[in-house]
Amino acid sequence: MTTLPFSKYHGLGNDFILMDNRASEQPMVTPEQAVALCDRNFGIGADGVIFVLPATGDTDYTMRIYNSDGSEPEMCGNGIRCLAKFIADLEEKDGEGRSLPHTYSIHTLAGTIRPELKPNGQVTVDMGEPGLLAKEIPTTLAADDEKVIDKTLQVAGQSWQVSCVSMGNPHCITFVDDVEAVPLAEIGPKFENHGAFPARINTEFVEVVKPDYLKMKVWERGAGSTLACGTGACALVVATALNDKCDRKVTVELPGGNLDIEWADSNRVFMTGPATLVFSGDVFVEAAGR
Ligand code: ZDP
Repeated sequence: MTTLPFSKYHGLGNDFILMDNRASEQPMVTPEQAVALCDRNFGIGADGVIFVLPATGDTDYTMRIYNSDGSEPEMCGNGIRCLAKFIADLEEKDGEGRSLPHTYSIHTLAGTIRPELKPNGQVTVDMGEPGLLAKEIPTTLAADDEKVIDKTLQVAGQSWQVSCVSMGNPHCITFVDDVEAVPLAEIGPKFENHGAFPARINTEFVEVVKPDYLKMKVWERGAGSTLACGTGACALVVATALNDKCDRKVTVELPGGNLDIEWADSNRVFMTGPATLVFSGDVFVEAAGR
């Protein structure tokens, strides 16, 4: 049994265990241990575990993340806001605090992502360019080099019109009249594990309230129903704009609060929202495989 220090952060209720992994190239817990740590009764409780690893190439740090089911996504929007705050807190403790605003460049499995800490406590993240081609999602809903916009998908005996966007990780977006009426726990897993999505999928159910205000609910790959999804909010604004249903600068209402998303003319997507430290402590980690 080992004892590991951690900090718990959340971005709009999408909560993560952050670990200072700057001393080694490999995550300090296994995917199995991450599952146990995320358990809300037997562990700390979280939607995922995020590690700050040493720099890769010319970035400042590397981020890796395990979902609460132990799978490893390429990117995590709310998570990278939390990671930026966590890094600032670690640097502060090391006597190397930065003046704000400050931008970090973070290596992820989805490329280099740049979160900027603002003086007002918000974090704006340059999330990079969306991937629109079927092979980038990946999905079989269109030919490899085609966009996946307004395609028909059969789920739970119903036809759904869906659009797909990659923000490094895969998202399927569908429009509904009332997000509150979506039976998320029942249909979410059927989207997630649908045969059209070989890497599984995150699914966003979107209600267009106004062209600059969208309301969403999400069923996340590997984490289920969560209160917010940063990559999902970015993906759904891109998908909604491509369906001519919204502007390119939009407020997205998630169950845990609001994010501001802008799909800039440069084709890059910018996400602004909060990241909050909840508590720090030491956790006992059982040996892997138990
Ligand atoms: O792609 C996946 O497997 C997601 N579950 C990763 C987590 C996404 C997240 N909710 C976000 O904010 O982008 C953390």
